[in-house]
Amino acid sequence: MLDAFSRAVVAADAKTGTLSSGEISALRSFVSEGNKRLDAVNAIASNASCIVSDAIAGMICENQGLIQAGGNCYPNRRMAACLRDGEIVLRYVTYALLAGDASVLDDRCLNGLKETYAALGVPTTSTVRAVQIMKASSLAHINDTNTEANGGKKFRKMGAIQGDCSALTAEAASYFDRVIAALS
Ligand SMILES: CCC1=C(C)/C(=C/C2=NC(=C\c3[nH]c(/C=C4\NC(=O)[C@H](C)[C@H]4CC)c(C)c3CCC(=O)O)/C(CCC(=O)O)=C2C)NC1=O
Repeated sequence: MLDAFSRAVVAADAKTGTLSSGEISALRSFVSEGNKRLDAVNAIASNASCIVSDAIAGMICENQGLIQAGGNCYPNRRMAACLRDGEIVLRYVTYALLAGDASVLDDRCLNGLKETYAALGVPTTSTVRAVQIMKASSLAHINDTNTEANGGKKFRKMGAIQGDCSALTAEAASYFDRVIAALS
């Protein structure tokens, strides 16, 4: 498992070179923007159960066959496995966002998942839909752009200091896209 620092070291070692000034300045901004990153991780982690249950409920709402006999969220044992998988995926996305590197997500969560799902008959399009909803919801929490209309009684603003989160948002989005690509 790598993070932004060990990734830079591995890349330099592969070239048998020292860290370039470009690599050093990228790491400098990783440090100086660190609090923002922690806020973004916290925005997802502290709303995880809400993000996951909303995504799985949305996925089922759009495809109710999933909870009927023969559907992959039927019976409750499978429903529970699906909710658990949503939590697992979201948790690994937060690890990747914290580390600034996708390797933990790739190696410990996504490696072999497509094959496992194929063997178990877990439908890809539905899983992808749930990940898309988790992505939209997580990015809204990072940017505090979630609305009462969508949040209902559980509406919660993180209230972080407003600033430019575009790079972190794009990075977080890329980890969700990575999950989708690995399953598709
Ligand atoms: C650390 C990383 C890690 C991952 C990612 C993981 C996933 C994972 N999900 C599984 C099952 C499952 N996953 C689902 C998920 C779903 N069904 C649906 O219809 C939805 C589309 C979807 C939820 C979004 C279901 C229903 C099962 C049980 C399938 C079965 O037993 O028939 C299984 C088989 C073993 C088990 O049931 O526990 C694994 C290994 N396990 C891990 O240790």
